[in-house]
Amino acid sequence: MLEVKMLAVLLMTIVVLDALIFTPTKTKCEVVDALRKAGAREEDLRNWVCLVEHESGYQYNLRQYNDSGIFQLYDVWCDRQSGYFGTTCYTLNIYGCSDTCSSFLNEDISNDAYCAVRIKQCQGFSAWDAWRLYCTDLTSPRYDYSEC
Ligand SMILES: [Ca+2]
Repeated sequence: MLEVKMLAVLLMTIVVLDALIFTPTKTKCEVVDALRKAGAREEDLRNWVCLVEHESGYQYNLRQYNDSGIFQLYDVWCDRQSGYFGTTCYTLNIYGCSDTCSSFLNEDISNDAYCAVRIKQCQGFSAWDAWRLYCTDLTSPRYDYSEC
């Protein structure tokens, strides 16, 4: 009986440790790939790499304050589905990205990237606090993505 209890405690410890240690992240190249497919401009990619590094550290399920996912998209951009799917800045600002907020937390970052690229087109990178704070100097090799 004691052995069963010890085994149960051991298993629970493993589960808790796994949750603490395993942070679900994407690689830099996975992010760059998603951004390219979403229509990001090549000359913007260094900015995107810096932004993602400082917003989420590449963690795609990160939820903090009112921001979700690898691009830390603010709640104002999601859960505002109206049945309308527009690509102009006017419709984007009114209707958001036609995504659910929870869809910014899953493993598939393609819709996140598409939303983020449209926000950037309409509001610029300054829509992200971390970009304003950390991405004025992009010369660091950390933001290099030439291997992607
Ligand atoms: Ca997603």
